[in-house]
Amino acid sequence: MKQRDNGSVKVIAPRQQKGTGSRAGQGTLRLWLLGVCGLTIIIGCAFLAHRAWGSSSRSLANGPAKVVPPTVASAPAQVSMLNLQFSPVTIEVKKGDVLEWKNDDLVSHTVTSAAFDSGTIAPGKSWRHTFTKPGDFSYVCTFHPQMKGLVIVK
Ligand SMILES: [Cu+2]
Repeated sequence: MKQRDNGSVKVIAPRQQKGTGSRAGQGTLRLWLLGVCGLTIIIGCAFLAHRAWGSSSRSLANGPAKVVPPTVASAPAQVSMLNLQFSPVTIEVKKGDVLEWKNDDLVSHTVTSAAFDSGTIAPGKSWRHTFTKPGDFSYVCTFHPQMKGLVIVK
């Protein structure tokens, strides 16, 4: 399309000055050249920006990759406290595991047994305990004695 337009401009051209055509033709050609130049600059910038972004993101990805340790392994098993219930009610862990109780309720709770006692856990707070001995540990919330749970340590 563009080449054909250019061709038609050239066809008109010989009547007036060399090659560039009438004033109207010159104007159109200038606009057209301006458009092409603008487009070239925009595409060029986009291309350079893309390359720069690509290389910088690549170097960013390469940089910290050497140092970042796996964080998933350290996340403890979790028991939620919600609607005056422990969830799950019964949970099984391995000897040496850390268990975390998270108070997702609007009131305070405790995690209390003969072997451990969290004290008051305010709403939004959590408490962790490491189980070093195998056995079954039943526990309650001292504020709500109907709230019961069981930890089985293998
Ligand atoms: Cu409670």
